[in-house]
Amino acid sequence: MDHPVLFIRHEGGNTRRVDDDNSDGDYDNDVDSGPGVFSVTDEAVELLSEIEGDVAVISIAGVYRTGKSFVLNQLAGSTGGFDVGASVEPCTQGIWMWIVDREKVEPGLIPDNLTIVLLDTEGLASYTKTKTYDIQVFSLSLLLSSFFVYNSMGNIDETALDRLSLVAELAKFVKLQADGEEDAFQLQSFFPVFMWLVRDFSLELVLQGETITPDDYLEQALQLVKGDPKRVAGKNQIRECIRSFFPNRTCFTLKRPVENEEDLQDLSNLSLEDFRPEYIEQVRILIRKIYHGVKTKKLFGSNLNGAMLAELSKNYVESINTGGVPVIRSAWENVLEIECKKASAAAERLYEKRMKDLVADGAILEEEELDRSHREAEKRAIDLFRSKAVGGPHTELEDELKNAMAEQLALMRKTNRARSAEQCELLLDTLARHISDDIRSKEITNIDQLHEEWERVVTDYLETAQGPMKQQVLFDRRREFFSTARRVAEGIVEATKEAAEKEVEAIREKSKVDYQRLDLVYKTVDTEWKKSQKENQQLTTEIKDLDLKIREMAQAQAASLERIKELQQELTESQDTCKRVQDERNELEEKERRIEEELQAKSQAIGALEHEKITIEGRLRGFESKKKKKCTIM
Ligand SMILES: Nc1nc2c(ncn2[C@@H]2O[C@H](COP(=O)(O)OP(=O)(O)OP(=O)(O)O)[C@@H](O)[C@H]2O)c(=O)[nH]1
Ligand SMILES: [Mg+2]
Repeated sequence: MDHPVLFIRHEGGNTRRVDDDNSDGDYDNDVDSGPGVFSVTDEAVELLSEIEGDVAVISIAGVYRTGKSFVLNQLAGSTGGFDVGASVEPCTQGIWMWIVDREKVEPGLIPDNLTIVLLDTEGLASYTKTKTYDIQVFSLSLLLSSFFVYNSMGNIDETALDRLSLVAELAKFVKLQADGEEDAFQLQSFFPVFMWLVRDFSLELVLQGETITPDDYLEQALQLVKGDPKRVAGKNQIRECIRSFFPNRTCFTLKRPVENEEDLQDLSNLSLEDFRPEYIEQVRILIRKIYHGVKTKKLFGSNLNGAMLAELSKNYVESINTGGVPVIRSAWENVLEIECKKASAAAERLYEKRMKDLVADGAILEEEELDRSHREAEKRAIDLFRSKAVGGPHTELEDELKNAMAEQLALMRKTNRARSAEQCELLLDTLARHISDDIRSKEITNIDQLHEEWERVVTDYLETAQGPMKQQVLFDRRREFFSTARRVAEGIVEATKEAAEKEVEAIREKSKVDYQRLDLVYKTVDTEWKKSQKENQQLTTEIKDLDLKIREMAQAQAASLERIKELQQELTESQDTCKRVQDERNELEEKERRIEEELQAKSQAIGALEHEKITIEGRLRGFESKKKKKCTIM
């Protein structure tokens, strides 16, 4: 945050008319023009809410035009920042806020886990504002800070103390609880460390010849005044109030920053070397003292973070706006309530995120895993709630948080189950799809095979299926599957029966035709057989006849051969007479030639007959083999 922002604004009312002003800063001529309205700016709330961890608040208040904004800028490690006015006109209006950039201050001055918030308060006793307004602004600045710097010029004298008469009225403008009437002692534990910062201090810190510290100087100034009680009562009341409201108090003095009077008007634009060295050194010590002395803003023992500070401010402002005064306990209870609700919401968000992360990418959880994760996330959420929900125990809110988480769990369980069911059904469908096909294609033909295949599917399914609906889906689908399978099988059996009947009918028809064809063949074969029987008989007769003829011819041949022998004998006998009986011889030779021709003719006839016999025998054999074949076909 590189510049201050308006923190608490005031609009309308509670202003003093300038023409009624006596300009010396007392409140005698106040003309109350109505309460006006304070408001905490959204910008400040937003910035405060962004602060992580504890906050410490240093605020400054005091009479207007006394260099408050200027010194606060130095505290922030900057020459600019809060507006520093050069004229007599009041500059700072309302309460401004600046979150210190730790890089700009001396290293190690601000603890790592602490954020310092500076509050610059509108100057008191300005001629435009009423006393009521001043007390309201003063009390807001006090109540919101953990280190309060009261700034004044010169020294701590009666006039300076008188300027702080507001403190005497603080008890009327700040309450610990709505119906209580607390005294300063009851309120003191809620008030910040008090530092009286005396500017342009030019006195020597020596008392009765001894050097004293600024703190001694303050204590000395706060000593009760002796004298006529009536005359000193007012003075002492202020002193008593300061002492009782601020038991933890200190004082710091700063010399005039520059020698030259004119430079005072424009300190913000001077360079470092223009300042008095002793002033620079004092400021350095002041800064260290304040940062070392500032503590985390606490209420009722609890540290405040930025958001709580913003909420507390809103509560105090709201009380003032409604005509009351800031009530510390009520405001704190409201802060706690809001903080607890925020803590509860943060815890619920944490739970929700952890649970949703588990099922990111559509993951399906087993029921035990879901319950275990719930318990872990619930524990984390409760731990977060307890760490953030200050001022506990908040049993009721914690129960509400648990209920809210239980509702989320129930919703997640429902979604998880639905996802599991969907995934399991899809998986089972995919794994079992082939079974119906196998039944149709008759790869599965009986219930044992079906069970076997189903068990294989179940094994694969159980390896892959996820989530709480794994068994339920299997159970439902098993029943459904078997009834579907039975229906499919019944349909197939019916279809098979019909097909078989058709086939039987077709075979019957074909058999009928085949029978008729066979019958015809049988009859044909029978006729042929009978015919061949006849032919056989006829051929047998013919063979016998031929045999007889052959034998007759053989006899004739034998007779002829006998005759040849006789003739040859006759030839031999007549050889001696051959010459003589040439004619006889020629005749005889002629005879012999004729006989030989005859013999040759007969031999040829015998050969022809034998050939015929062989032919008939061949035919007979052919016929017999044919007859055998026909009998085989039948
Ligand atoms: N004499 C003197 N003047 C100072 C000192 N510091 C700042 N100034 C001057 O005082 C004037 C007012 O300074 P601011 O810081 O605006 O004073 P302020 O108290 O914030 O004033 P308001 O916001 O009007 O109440 C300016 O001209 C500064 O230069 C100081 O230590 N001594
Ligand atoms: Mg100012």
